[in-house]
Amino acid sequence: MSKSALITGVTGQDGSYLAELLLAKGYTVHGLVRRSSSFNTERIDHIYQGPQEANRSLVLHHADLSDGVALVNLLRDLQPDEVYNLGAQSHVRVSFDAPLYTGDVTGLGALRLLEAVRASGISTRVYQASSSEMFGAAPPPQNESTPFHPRSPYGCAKVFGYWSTVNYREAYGMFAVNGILFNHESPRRGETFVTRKITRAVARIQAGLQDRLYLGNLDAVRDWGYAPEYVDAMWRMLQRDEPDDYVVATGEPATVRQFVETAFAHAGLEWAEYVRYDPKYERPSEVDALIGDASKAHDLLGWKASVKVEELARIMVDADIQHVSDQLAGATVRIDR
Ligand code: NAP
Ligand code: F7E
Repeated sequence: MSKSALITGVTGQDGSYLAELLLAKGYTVHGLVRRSSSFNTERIDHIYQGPQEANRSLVLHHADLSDGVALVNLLRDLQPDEVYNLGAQSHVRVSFDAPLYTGDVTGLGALRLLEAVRASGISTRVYQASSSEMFGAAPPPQNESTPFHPRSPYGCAKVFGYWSTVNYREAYGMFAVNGILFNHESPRRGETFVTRKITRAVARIQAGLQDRLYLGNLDAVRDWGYAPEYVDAMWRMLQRDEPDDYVVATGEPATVRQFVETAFAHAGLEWAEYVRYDPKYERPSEVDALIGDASKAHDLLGWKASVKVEELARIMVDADIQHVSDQLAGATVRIDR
């Protein structure tokens, strides 16, 4: 019998890569999709299987992390072997504008899912997408023992999700794990996160479609990895004999300024000619430096990042240049751009 998994956030960056990974392993993948007035499945269109297809291995279901009853019904009906909770309002800056909504979906949503697993009486392994944003102001390097000091409503909501996951493990013996993932990016990264904002601007500037890139704090330090490698770490956590929590990171720091320099240089552009400061992109409280220590994931999961920040920037710039070129040629844009 092949395994089955439910992914919340299947339409997001990580959800799309995880769905590909699990399908390649022979899983039946169920994806939770929230209702939108426009199509929101672009990242998974290339693996989409229509309702009329026989023996589907990817099945999409409408539900929402704010609707606990829908989650119970879905879990009771599907009884998946594994649940990956990747759904979230995941933008840190936006979480200052919509703090209650972020708390509801990103924080309480995790608890609703755990409680739905318990209420439906099924035996399933649960992955919670925890985040390095929980460390916030705690000085680097950060590992599984570093105390949390979140600096945004998003970070606070993720801390709630983290401890809810630990609590359901301790209280009910649930196989529930936290992956504490540091920033990870790809050509499928949302266009308003800083890496993709930069690489998309590089491609558009090179094509003559844009002449300025407005950014906020260039001094922030992040530990940027490659998303397809990070979803593999998620899967590995759920294959262990015992549930536990793991940091997933490259261990290599870079400033936003360094990412800008690498991305522009790769396209043969001088960044200082195009980049301008706009305080609009500053946060009320910033996370200055996140650098992960993923020794535990390396030792126990056999996981290690191979793509580091400079290669990541080049992968993303190349993909965005191809994307712009396809758009200008009127071609259908491929998802693996
Ligand atoms: P993402 O691209 O922003 O995807 C978020 C997903 O959540 C999307 O599928 C989105 O649906 C869905 N979603 C939003 N609100 C929802 C709701 N009310 N009900 C159900 N689904 C909802 O995020 P990502 O980068 O793939 O990250 C995946 C998870 O890992 C998130 O929980 C994020 O917070 C966490 N995380 C990310 C990173 C990172 O660097 N990428 C690091 C640590 C942790 P739509 O497509 O309709 O918007
Ligand atoms: O910002 C600075 C900004 O929005 C990175 C999410 O996936 O990773 C992500 O959160 C840094 C910050 O990601 C702009 O101030 C400068 O210091 O790309 P970001 P994030 O806030 O680190 C964590 C691990 C998650 O869990 C989150 O879900 O870049 N920055 N100028 C800017 N950031 C943005 N977005 N836009 C700018 O113009």
